[in-house]
Amino acid sequence: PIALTNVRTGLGADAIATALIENLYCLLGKLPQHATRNDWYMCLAYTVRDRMMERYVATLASITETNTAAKAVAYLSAEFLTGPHLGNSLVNLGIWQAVEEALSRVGQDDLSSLLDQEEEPGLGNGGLGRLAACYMDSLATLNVPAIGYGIRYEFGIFDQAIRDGWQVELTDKWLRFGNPWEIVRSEITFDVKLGGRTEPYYDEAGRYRMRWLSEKVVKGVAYDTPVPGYRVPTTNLLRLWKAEAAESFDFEAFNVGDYYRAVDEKIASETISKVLYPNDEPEAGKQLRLAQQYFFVSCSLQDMIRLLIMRGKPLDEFHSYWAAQLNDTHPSIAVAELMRLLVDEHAMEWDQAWAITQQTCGYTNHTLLAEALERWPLPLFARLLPRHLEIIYEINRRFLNDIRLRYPGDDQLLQRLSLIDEAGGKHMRMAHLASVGSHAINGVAALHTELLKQTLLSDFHRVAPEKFFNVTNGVTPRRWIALSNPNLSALITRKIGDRWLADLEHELEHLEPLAIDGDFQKEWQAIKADNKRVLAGLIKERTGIIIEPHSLFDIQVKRLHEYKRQHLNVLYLVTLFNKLRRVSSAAEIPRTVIFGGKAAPGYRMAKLIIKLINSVAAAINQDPVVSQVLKVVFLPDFNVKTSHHVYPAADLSEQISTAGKEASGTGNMKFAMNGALTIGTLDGANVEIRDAVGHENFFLFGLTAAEVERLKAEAYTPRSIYDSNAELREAIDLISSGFFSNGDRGLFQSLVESLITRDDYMLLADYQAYVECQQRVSQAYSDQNAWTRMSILNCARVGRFSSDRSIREYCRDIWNVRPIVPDER
Ligand code: 26M
Repeated sequence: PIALTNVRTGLGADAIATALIENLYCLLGKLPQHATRNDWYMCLAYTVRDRMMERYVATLASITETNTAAKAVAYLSAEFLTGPHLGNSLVNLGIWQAVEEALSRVGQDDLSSLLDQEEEPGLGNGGLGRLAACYMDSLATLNVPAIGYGIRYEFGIFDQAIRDGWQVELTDKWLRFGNPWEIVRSEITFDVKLGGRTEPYYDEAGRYRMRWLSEKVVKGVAYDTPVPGYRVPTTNLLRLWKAEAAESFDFEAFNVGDYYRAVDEKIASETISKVLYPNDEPEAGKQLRLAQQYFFVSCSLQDMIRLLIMRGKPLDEFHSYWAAQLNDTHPSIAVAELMRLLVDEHAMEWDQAWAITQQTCGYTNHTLLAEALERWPLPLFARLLPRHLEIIYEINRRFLNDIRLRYPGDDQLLQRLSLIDEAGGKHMRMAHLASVGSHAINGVAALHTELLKQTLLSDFHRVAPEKFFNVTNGVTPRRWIALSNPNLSALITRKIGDRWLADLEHELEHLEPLAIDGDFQKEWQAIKADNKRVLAGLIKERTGIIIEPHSLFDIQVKRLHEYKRQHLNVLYLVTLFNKLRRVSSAAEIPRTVIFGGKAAPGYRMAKLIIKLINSVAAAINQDPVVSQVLKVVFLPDFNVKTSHHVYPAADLSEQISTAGKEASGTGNMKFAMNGALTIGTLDGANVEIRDAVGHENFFLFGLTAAEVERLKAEAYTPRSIYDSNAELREAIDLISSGFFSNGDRGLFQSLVESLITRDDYMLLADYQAYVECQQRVSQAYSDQNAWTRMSILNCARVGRFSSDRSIREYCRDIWNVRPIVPDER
């Protein structure tokens, strides 16, 4: 090991203070008196990164060195929604106080303003991308060697602004001021072919083989970001690929004299990693998206092979050294690409390559929604990946042959299982490719896994039940408690010691006896009140709306989706508005209802729901009587950074999706960990959260998933509910009347129409139960001591929703990997 000087590694305030000044000078070329806030942020970030390098290098060595025999995890994901790195690194390295002290010695005593300076990498849409980031944190914390492989998007998820109540999308220029957390590995690059055709040939041994004569080649360059575990020796990495024009590209030979066309080609290559797509746009597949997926998967698998060879291991042991997890179907082309690399590029026999591929890959499903299933039109697929199409045909032929032998005469079964959907224009079914090519398939919550087995993948469950697992999602308590709720963390540590952050499942429950301790309740309430004041300040700053910190903070933050039913929440608000205008509002518990979340740019109904929320909010907030007891806020640009202030301030967490539609949810866990009570349906992980916290500490309402299905099958008629429920009709009619839209009766017509005529997500069926449940919430909140007891119990009992528990289950059930004990390095 290199003897690094103390200024690069020292964890004390002295060493850090010296390092800050030195980095400011050497890396940014500034003296303290001329440094801007961003300069201080940058030199602090470099100073912190320096302190991760020794562990990062050692961990990487455990994946590359010949004599170590550990299996590593490759988490393949098109999204990693890490959020800002600085604060999280300080928590995990245990240097928060030392850094505060060092900063004050160099005349900077506002760490929080430097934390605020960081542009968060928004390289994900929502739940799926954030889950990948939580899992990276837990893998490192559990000392499991892992690489997160993905795409280094130049533009992440758009920034959201609200103008006149509508969502406006702004480009996310997160790299504008540079990214101090990444290290470009210019030497780690791979060529990725695209398009063209295939051709058979005979190799030197006289074997019949195929080669791929591509139309073009792009180059992937690795950018590494260290991922430090929580106070452990392991520092893993995120390896994100940036697309560049291939060096092998011969400008002159390709386009003689046409310099500008050659530059155009270069730009086209770089487009591949340019922008993150919404994963939830109800719209047909785009070629660039498939190119993105193939691009990062190919680079990643080539890198995994390179690392295996570096370790001196033979290719036929690939699966003994790598567990590759497919985060949804976005990386599912890995199944065909690994086959191509093994068979075409490394001359392996098909059967052996197939065994390796299946043993290596695991597939996590994150949604049952039919419109969300990835299907590529065959012509598009063939144009971009002609060799993979052949390989997939061969996988399919062998798979269906096997099924035919086991289930003779069942042609329907063959059609349903086929990797190719033959109905109405042929399509590639990516979930089928992932399922056939993996040894393990998992859902993300108990209910979701059951539904997966009964519906979407029922035929796969029938033919290969041993492949199915449940791994209920989890979230990292380091970011979601320690970093975002420091005062609560300090209180918990004072009462139960400091082991809980590394062992939430077993330690957090020691809080339980304190739930009835009057003094503890007071402290708990004081911290919640503080957090609510902070959020109130942020809301005033961002929206100008002044909210009452003593009111019940009722919060729904998540992507906008009809199935998530933000508009059910709105129907309740309009109902309350009508009621409060009629009778004296004095008896009502004061509430502040807060919404946040982005809509996919092409999802019209989701955008209209944002407009509706803002329109209803405006009417309520300006009503002199109603606004005494009710305020409604749409907090713009909900992202990881903002969310740090949101979960800790919540009294009530809205988890009100149509039962059976939300695969798991993870916000539900973040809220509960921070002492919010949940109002929710029996959907996703809500079911397990309710069981964990106790049914009496959870506000349940609504149809079950089975009831939803039954009602749908029996011809559900939302209009009859509208006709028979006067309060509901009054609410809907007020929206139709133009009351919230300056008399424009047309504005919300499509929304109202869809509710009354189709109501795909059963809002009307659950409306009355929801309204009544909210009344129980208000009653419960009026007894502050009882509420606080429930709040403490919610926190104390959700230790199982730590992503550490989830990752332990993946390691045991799916990956068969073990932690590296520190001594082994
Ligand atoms: C696509 C088109 C139209 C409507 C919806 C979609 C769509 C919905 C969900 C596309 C993809 C979707 O899933 C991706 C995703 O982010 N799923 C989320 O994954 C989280 C982590 O497992 C879960 O907690 C969420 O419940 C799940 O929605």
